[in-house]
Amino acid sequence: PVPPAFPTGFRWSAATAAFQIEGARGADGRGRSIWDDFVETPGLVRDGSTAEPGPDSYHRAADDVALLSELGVDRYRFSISWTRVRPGGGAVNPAGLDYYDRLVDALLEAGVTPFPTLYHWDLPAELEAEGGWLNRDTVSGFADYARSVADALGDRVKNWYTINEPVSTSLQGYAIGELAPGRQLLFESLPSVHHQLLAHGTAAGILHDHGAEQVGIVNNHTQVLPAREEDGTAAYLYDVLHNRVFAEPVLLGSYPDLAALGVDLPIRDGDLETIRTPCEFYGVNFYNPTTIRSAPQESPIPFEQVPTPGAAHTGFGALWPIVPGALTEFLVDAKQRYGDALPPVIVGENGASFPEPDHPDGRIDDTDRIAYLDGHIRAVADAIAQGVPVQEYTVWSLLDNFEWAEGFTQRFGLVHVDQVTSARTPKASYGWYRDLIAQVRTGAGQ
Ligand code: GCO
Repeated sequence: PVPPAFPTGFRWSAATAAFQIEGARGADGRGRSIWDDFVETPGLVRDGSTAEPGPDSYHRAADDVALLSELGVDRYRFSISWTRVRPGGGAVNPAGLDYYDRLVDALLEAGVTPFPTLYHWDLPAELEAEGGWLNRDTVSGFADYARSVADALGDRVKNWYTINEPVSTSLQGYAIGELAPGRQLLFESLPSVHHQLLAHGTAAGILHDHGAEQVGIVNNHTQVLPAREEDGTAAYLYDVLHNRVFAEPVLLGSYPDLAALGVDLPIRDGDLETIRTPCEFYGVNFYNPTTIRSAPQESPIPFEQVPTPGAAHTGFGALWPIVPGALTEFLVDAKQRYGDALPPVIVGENGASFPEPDHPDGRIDDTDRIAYLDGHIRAVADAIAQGVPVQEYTVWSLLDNFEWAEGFTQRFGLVHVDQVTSARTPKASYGWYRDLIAQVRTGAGQ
């Protein structure tokens, strides 16, 4: 089928994150992060894997750059490891910074624009011992880290993501403990929302002072659907907690009303102005819609997630339904809700895992992934046609990698990775994405 049309200048990207691809946890003075503690605690990661060796990109970055160059993407979204740059949250470790310095040069040389994320979940373990994102001091530690990265790379790197998916850190990391730091504080986790958003705004100011041209947060968003008519209130509360609590301080400078949740955030004078620091884009990670129904009365949280009726699902299971149109609807709703307060949107992640062999005996013909990506790329084109200013689309992920608590059991890559030998083998979806980018660029879309 003919690829959809996109405005001239629309950008195509692929993404990874430091802890998920780098391996080499002990190399060159890297410090420990909350994810080192998580993977070393028996029983927390499904297959017991520790993110090593995995893609081992710390030693194989040249392979990744070659794959990106051949793919023809405009930009590479990768993340920088706070614990390599400032082990323990302390002094700068030049050897750790050098890795990113070399990666940036290699990308530029290959004609791929580096688009790093400062924080993709790898908080220094020492800062977690002081309360982590529940502690306001973590924001100043993050500012020091942002400054050292901008000092080292800001001459060449002009585009930055600040914080990745604070919703996952707050709700899965601090509220229910599925992700690091594995705490189960329920609604008492919510100060971590405010501190991460404050870290975003603070870093945005620092990056702009260092000559950044494009800075933004990247939030995970979902379209929330009530399971039944009587689930409207539960769905509303879920939408507030998953979407609006993260979007509105950044876009509007105010939090939605949290009274119904009995929550008070540790906001000080000036914080909301910092969080609302004008940014050049708003990052949206999108995987699926979420169907919600009210939880039984005795439940400590007022909602629960259920499968979306009638939808096929990805390898992640019934709670990862495949509904591309939900992305269009989310984007159109956001434009309606926020109007001119919504800057250009960058889709910072979109992709899917499907069951695939660890050791294939030929090329992986991942037609399910191609269909998923094709559907969502068309959904973005539809949103643009309806007036949403989307500028860029990013596939999660370039490589099969360490999928957090799921270990190596979920493969999201355009490129298959043997997690023992680190060998990289492009899947059919890699060639498909390469051809799509080329066709859209030459105007073959319609
Ligand atoms: C993120 C991510 C990625 C995941 C992806 C698939 O930014 O949320 O969690 O790191 O690998 O979303 O779950």
